[in-house]
Amino acid sequence: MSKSDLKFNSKTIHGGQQPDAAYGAVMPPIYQTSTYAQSTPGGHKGYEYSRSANPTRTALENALASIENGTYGLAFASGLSAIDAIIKLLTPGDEVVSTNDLYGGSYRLFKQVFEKFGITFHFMGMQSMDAIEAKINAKTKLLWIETPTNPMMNVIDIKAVAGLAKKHDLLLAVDNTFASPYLQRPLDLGADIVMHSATKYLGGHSDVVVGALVVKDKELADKLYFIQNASGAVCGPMDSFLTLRGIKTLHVRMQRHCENGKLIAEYLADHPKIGKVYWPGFEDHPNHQIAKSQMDDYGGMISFVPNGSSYEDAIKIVEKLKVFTLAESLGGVESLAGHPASMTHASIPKAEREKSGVVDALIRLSVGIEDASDLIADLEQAIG
Ligand code: P1T
Repeated sequence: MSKSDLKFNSKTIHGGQQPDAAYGAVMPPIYQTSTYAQSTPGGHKGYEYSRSANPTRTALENALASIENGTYGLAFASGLSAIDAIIKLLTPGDEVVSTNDLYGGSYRLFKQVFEKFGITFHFMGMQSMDAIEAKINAKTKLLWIETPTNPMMNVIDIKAVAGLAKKHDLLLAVDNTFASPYLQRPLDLGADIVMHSATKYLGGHSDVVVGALVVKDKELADKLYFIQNASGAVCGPMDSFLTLRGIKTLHVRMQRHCENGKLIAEYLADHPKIGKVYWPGFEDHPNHQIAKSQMDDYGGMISFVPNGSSYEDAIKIVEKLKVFTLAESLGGVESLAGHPASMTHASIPKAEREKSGVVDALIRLSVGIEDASDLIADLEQAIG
């Protein structure tokens, strides 16, 4: 049986992995080296300088390619540096159509770094394929989606957007951070590039900042590798090791994230002091049918607005939480709470973020894998 035939829960452990050639180490050693001895110029054993390649990073990149059903994986110093490499495929004058509900740092990179190099970004809701198609013109080169979106939990139909990308000969990149490949595999649905902030569910333990890209096409992989090596934002050996270790338990962690997420979403939806709750598992979530068809479960990310709907109402709750930690980030074993308007999405102008629903009272939860009853008791005391 070939390792590429394994089921997902086995691929997280074995995908792209083999014992280390030197002593059979089951986990790859942390090759903490910048350079490699050469017998004659160019005479090396496959590695010459660790910006270009490092064996521990290769082990991670092979695992990434395997769990996303891709062929080539690339590991970066952060999620944003992985996105940066994608945008560097473009040239001045090119245009990108992007979801308007996305991580604030992605928006900031697009608007404040790349627009000044002559790339134009159009931000829009991505539920209507007709509306997306109306934005596409001869200069459009890339469609950028996050699904589920950060933080409004909208779900975008990857297959339908991939159809548009093929029709107009555009690249489709999908930020799969919120779902993880346990829940959805965008390359199988027609995306060209899948991107991760591996800082989140892939790493899973809030101990690294890492980014990832996975593609199927060799020519695209070569272009991205060229940019990665030329720009240099690579994942270091220690972080590669930790992320690989995290991936090995992705499936068991995700199962619990999903179970706890459902319990907490339902608890919040029934709470008399809570208004709107955003979680794609609800049957009345506007994109529930798409979520049901392209995801295997609904995940542990939830956003909600307390009654009263003011900035102060939200702050009072997040300050009182004790088991949930008020912090940026998500996807780790521990539960985190965030206030997008002042934290993760503060770099999006208020008028712009409110268009996609990121109001001042919005609270975002990354539900961890603790005992759900402790998490619910914590929310109960904080909401009051
Ligand atoms: O933080 P970094 O590894 O560079 O990844 C950026 C990033 C990209 N895409 C999505 C969907 C993300 O959520 C992030 C990072 N997000 C947070 C830090 C956060 O708390 O939302």
